[in-house]
Amino acid sequence: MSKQLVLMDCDGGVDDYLSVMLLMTMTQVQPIGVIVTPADCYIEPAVSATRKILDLMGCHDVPVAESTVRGINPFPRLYRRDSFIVDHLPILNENETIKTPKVSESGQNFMVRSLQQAPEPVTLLVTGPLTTVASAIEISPEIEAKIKQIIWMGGALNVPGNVERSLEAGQDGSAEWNAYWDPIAVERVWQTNIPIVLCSLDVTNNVPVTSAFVQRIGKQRRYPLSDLAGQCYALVIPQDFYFWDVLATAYLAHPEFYQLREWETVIVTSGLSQGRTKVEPGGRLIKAMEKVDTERFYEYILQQWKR
Ligand SMILES: [Ca+2]
Repeated sequence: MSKQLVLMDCDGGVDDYLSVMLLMTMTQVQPIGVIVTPADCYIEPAVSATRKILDLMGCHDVPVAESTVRGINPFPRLYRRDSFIVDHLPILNENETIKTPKVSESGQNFMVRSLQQAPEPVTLLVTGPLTTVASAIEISPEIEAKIKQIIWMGGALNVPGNVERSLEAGQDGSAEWNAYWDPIAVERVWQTNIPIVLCSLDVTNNVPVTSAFVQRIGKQRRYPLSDLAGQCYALVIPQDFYFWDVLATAYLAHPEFYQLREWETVIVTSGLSQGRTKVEPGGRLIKAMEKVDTERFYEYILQQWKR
């Protein structure tokens, strides 16, 4: 059986690095590139850290591209600074130079070219805002036919969002951050006919990063990937942290862990609810992860990072 082609578009947060780490361990997929969108990060350390992680895993043939799109509502600096910390972790700095190539074209142009050149439709795994995808579709609308599906960590359907009112003055708390960064881009992607599978807060709220989990990964820290993952989770454990991006990523290898459900949805693009992914009859049909077998998920990632 041929492997599923996957193009990843992440945004340089802690769980984006861990998602790259999980994706590269999967035997079921063939990653054709990793794009970093400048959202939940500062872009230079985020691109650097992503390339160093690919080096650590011996995946030097997977190119990394830097998207140059811009969002509307920036992520908080407190989140974005994690990109500097991860880029400076000792385990990622044993070598003088980085082997994994950074392509010279922008991430959005790289997405267009990769899809045009792919021998078959490609799955897009998007663990940040949809701006790079929307931009690529604007550049070259015919690539829509080369996108098999979009797995997107984003949105909040029947639960509150995670854009806190205290941080973002005037917002009503209904938006999820990846959608809030650029609601216009979400709506643009919603206008296509590409199958969309959402890993929204509805499901991720049930899969927290717990001290018990971090201690489990600590017990296997003699494996470099577990050591790195444990350090990353220790960095974010003071926040209310969930397996957002990693949960979306694991779906590629083990869809049977998940139950999906269809919803009709619209995107709110302005005002106090901007970025809300709202369930509304007659709206755009998507599938969303409804439930996940949490224990099998935890076991799976612990197993994959035992290397
Ligand atoms: Ca992310």
